[in-house]
Amino acid sequence: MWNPIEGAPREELEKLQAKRLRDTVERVYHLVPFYRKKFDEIGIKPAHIKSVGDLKDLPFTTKQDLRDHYPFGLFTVPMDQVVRIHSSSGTTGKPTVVGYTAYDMGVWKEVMARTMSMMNVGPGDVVHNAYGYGLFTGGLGFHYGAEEVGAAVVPSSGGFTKRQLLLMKDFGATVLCSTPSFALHLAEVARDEGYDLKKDFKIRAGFFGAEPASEGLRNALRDAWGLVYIEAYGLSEIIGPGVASGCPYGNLHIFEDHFIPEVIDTDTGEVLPDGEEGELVFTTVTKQALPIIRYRTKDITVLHRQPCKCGRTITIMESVKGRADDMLIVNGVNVFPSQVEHVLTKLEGVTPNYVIVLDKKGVLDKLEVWVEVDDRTFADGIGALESLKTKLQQEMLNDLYINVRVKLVEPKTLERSMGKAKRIIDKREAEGLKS
Ligand code: DLL
Repeated sequence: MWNPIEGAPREELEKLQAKRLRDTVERVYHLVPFYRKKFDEIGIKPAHIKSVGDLKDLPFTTKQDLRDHYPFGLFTVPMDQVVRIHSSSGTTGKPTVVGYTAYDMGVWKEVMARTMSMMNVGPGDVVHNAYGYGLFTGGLGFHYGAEEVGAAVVPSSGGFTKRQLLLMKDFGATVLCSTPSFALHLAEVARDEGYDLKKDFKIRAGFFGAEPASEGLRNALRDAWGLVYIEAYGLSEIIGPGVASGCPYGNLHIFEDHFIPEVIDTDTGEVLPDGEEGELVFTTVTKQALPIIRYRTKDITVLHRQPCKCGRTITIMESVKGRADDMLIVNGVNVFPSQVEHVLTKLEGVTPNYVIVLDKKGVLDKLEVWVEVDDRTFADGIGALESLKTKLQQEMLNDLYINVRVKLVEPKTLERSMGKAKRIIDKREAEGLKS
């Protein structure tokens, strides 16, 4: 363990969280007019907040609040103390902007070092970092983490797939950091280029995150590269990657001495008990430039508080099922893209490359899944394809309770992404048809 706090008794951890939470609440109340106004409106003074249990009395913060105070309106420090600015792409409207002091950069390095040490990454390791560098937090977050543990970092960023493979082989990369979809793309291109993935590469661990990945996709990556799959979770508003990290036992541990998690009912805002599914909310308790109170992530998950075989006592979150705003409602039935992916990857003959196309036929929603078959099934001809298609449609109906039209497409015809994969085409939206 990089930091023994990860395995500390819960009382010790909660004492530390409570102290840090009180400091953070004081800080935002006195330094950010937005928080002071919100607290005053509901009659809360910093002195009311004594323990982690009191968190539930504080108001939520949303992405819209960050946008409304674009760019630096929620910062608690003058700009001469800000040493880094990142921002999320934001497909609509203004981007969300986040800032870090030198102290915040130290926290970020520390949580990323904790992530890397889940697989004892350190001196002698060559970390091939294919997360995008730039305003996106993935590239630089992993870069600092790998440096902090003393590994050699190859800052390759996204794109240039063939060159990346050359570097991975020639530099002897032992660790791969990328989105799961890009890691799959790397494996595909490597095979096409005639590499023997297990012989030519020495990747022992992969740190994959920034988007959901089904067990099927994870297994495809384990099989292709022969690596241990470590999940990375985070979001720019909280710090970037480094909010939670998977351990070798497959549990995703939240670094809750810095980021206190809650799960709430998306509609009522009520805090849900451990074990129940809802929206993940975080309060940062050590951030200086942009502390954030009860930030609604829109990520849907479940929390568990029990010690893990790896020795950690910090809270475990289940892998994110999807985002509240990515949930598709198809003729009244709720479906997450990850559930579709799960069904696809259960069957032989298909690859985890797919897109979901939503359309409307009359008043009814129509959901179509385009999925690439593998080379073998494609070569097997029309009979095999027809039976695979029928099987897939049946499985979708059994698992998701909706009629899905499956369209099998040739291998390597769907667009590949160099970062986060785009899985949904919503034609209802484009034509103003969305209900
Ligand atoms: O994606 C930070 C990151 C970079 C995490 C690299 C892990 C690895 P944002 O661009 O702000 O930050 O996007 C945050 O991505 O709210 C989730 O919806 C999604 N996300 C991140 N990690 C996972 C994951 C980075 N492991 C948003 N599983 C989050 C599923 C994830 N979704």
